Amino acid sequence: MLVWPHCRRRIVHSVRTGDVAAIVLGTRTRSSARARRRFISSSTNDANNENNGTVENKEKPFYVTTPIFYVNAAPHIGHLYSMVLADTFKRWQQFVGKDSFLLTGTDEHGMKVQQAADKVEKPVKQFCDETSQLFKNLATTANISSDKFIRTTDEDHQEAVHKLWTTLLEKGYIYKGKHEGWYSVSDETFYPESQLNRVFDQASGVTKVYSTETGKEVEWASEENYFFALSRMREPLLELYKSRISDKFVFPYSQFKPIIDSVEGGLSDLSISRPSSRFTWGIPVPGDESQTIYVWLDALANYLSAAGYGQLTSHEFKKSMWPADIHVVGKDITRFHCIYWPAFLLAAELPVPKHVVVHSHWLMNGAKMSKSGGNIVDPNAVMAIAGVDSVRYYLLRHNILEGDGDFDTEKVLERRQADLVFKYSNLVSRTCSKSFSIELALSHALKGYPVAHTRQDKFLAFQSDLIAEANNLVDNAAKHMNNFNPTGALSEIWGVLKKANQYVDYATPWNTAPSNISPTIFVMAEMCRIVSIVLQPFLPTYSGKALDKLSVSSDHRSAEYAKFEADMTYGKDANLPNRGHVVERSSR
Ligand code: ME8
Repeated sequence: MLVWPHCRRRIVHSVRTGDVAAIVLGTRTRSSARARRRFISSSTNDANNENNGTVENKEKPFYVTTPIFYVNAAPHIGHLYSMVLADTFKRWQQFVGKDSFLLTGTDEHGMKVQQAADKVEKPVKQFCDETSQLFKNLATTANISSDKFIRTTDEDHQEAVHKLWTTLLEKGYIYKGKHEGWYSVSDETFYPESQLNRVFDQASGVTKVYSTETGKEVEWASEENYFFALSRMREPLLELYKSRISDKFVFPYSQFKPIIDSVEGGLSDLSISRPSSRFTWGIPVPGDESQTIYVWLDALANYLSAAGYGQLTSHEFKKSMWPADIHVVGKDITRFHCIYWPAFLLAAELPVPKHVVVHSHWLMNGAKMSKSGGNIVDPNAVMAIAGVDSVRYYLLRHNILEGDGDFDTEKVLERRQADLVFKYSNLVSRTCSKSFSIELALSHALKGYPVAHTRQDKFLAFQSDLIAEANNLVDNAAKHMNNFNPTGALSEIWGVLKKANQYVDYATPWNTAPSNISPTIFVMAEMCRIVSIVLQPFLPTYSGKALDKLSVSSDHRSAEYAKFEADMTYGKDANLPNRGHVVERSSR
């Protein structure tokens, strides 16, 4: 008798003849209430749902954020990537049973936005409303399960910024002084001499000055500003970095190291306001309308606003979802998130985020895709051609945490065909073929219906390996997700899919007598079910379609059901003809 080690039910099998003699029902215990709590909806899309992010007497939700995007131009693939990555982190946490919260939104103040509105001759607020809506629409289309879409022009955000300012002032970290330096309007930041590059322009006879980091032109600015005493934060920051290196405060380490080096090299105080005479499109300094708050202090505070900082008492805020568990950011804004942001928080005596996950850039034809560079891919156009989850798959299948990646729409379609259509959708379609019956296979398994079935030991060993891999899938994927690596998790999933397809080729169920077919169909159905459950955080639509097709009940889709025989209640109508494919074949 061969007992499948991972199963409570057993297939009784004669070693001598290699026959699977019967499928015997074992006992099963399950907390369906827990499972229900952990259910992740396949079609969650709450981009329009608002929530003030506070939690009463509950475990703090896992709080994930994207950068808030400038509204100076329409979104591109780079923005979508940050959203998809953050969404996958959030959905994964939900999947493993944690309450989670995802914040995205738009950064609307500052010179850059004011100038963009002026250029198209629109009132700046109207311009912001229109472009912000494009980002909101993108989140909706891409199935980003955001719980709040914040805008820095929101009133409650302004209150949070004022509160942060006042706190820093009261604690003695803000002072007024004169500021002179090289300022980039495009980057909304001053650059030190060491980060500048001078280029003589023959035609005009003028020497222009550029930031070496971003290549953007800078201009000399001299003005009265408020300053944040960043230089005083060097030691606390280094202490923080040291204590949190192994906790991956900044991930990957290749992004953390330059930050540590930079802070070790010393910090200058930071100008955190601009004269309102120069621009007014921002939040005024509390008590001094002649100054407007620097856009980065305003923007970074969005993460606090969404957790209720401006609205709650300090006591209440301590019970809020703050601190953020993961800030997802691009490598262009690490300085702001890994130096300025923790410095503001430490100075205000607020907890710092747990992780800043930094990704590299999507390139187009070798150059960073950027609004100002004009070399962008429109995410809506690609999603319209390939489908939302095919684009999500392409983005997540490429690990660009360590290095830049070239975006190629043709490759999105190639991956879709090779991995999603041929390996995933085909497996589900074959299993749901009208020639088979999953429902019958399950009922045979449940009733211990004897199935005379000749199989080689080699085949049965292959089958056991496949089942073992499927049973380990959540744990194996979790190892990667704990390392912020959806690419690795997807590789694990596709490893099981590859083996499941080999299993079908090996088993040739279409050449097997219907009376002998149940054990094979049962294993195939279980592979489709388990893989689809684990795929939910990554590809919510395709996996949802597959689970619907298999008639898996909506409260049997959480991580604990991703085990062989963990659900024996599905399969009804799964083999009716013409129920469509999980991923339709592309016409291109
Ligand atoms: O910096 N590849 O906004 P932003 C990958 N408002 N990701 C990219 C990308 C690319 N080519 N281009 C942009 C800002 N991104 C500030 C943020 S947060 C408090 C304030 C993504 O509209 C990436 O996440 O310029 C990058 O950090 C962000 O968009 C910059 O967006």
